Amino acid sequence: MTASSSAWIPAEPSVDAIRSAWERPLDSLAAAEVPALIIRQAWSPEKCAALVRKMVEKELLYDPNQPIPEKFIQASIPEGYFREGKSGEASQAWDAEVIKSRARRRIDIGTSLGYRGSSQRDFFAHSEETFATFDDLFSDGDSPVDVLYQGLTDLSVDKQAVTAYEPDGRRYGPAIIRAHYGGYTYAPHFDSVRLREKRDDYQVFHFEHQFAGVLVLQNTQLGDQSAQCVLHHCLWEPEVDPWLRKRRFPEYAAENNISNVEVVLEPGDLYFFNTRCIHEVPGVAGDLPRIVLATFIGYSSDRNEIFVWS
Ligand SMILES: O=C(O)CCC(=O)C(=O)O
Ligand SMILES: [Fe+2]
Repeated sequence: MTASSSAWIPAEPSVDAIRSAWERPLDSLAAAEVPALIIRQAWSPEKCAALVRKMVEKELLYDPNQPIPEKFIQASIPEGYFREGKSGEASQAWDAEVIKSRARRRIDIGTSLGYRGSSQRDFFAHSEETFATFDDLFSDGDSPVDVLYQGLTDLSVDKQAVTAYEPDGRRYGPAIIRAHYGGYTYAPHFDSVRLREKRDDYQVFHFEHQFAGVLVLQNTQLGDQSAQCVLHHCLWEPEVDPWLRKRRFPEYAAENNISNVEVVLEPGDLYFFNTRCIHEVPGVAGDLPRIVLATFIGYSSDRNEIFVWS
């Protein structure tokens, strides 16, 4: 490691700068020696804005200034929702009242393993639909999904980022676009197909580490506040669970002197972080939804391929 490991601050703003600070950036991210790797302006803000307009035109998202079409009310994902393993039951990740609230809506364009993974047949069929949707959205050949995969490949030094697949060729969703309306909040949590969702019937289960790669397409603004991710210097362990479930992680963090960093991003910025680190995105109920292109990433230092899914 290098001298930069003394402070827990993100590495940025470019692949070259990150690679001169950290010899093997993804190994450092896996060890949580660095909280995040940020590639600033990986895609241009103009392209981000044009993509958002296109998604509204194609009725994949709704314009918050217009009445909400019924189909989006049906399709929205309640805050805090995830399913564990094969049960098909929605787990109560946090407060039931918040889950019932429909004002904070999330619209997904893409296939979520967390949401659909309890049926492999449905999940992989849905993934193929997502490939078709994305081919249509990015028919001009300029895709932020490619930008994300290329950034990850470059940061890996000697590996290749590929869409996750099963031995028989079935493909996972390549990425997901998520629009968060009305101050939708991710309370402190971690993500892991291995440690949390326990999906041992999927290939992505077998990677040692899980990261997220997120490219911001649009932010939400209320006064001088915008919605940004906060990463806590705390890798999940079972003892943290009760605090997460009771929504009392801030107390645990204070008692254990756990520091955190806010990752402040503009449209076009791309960041990668270790999803075993407790993280949150406090909602900001601005006029516009916060919209991101999001992925999960399976990484093992002894494997040549890096699996990307959503
Ligand atoms: O939107 C982000 O920046 C991260 C969201 C997140 O934590 C998640 O999707 O699990
Ligand atoms: Fe997360």
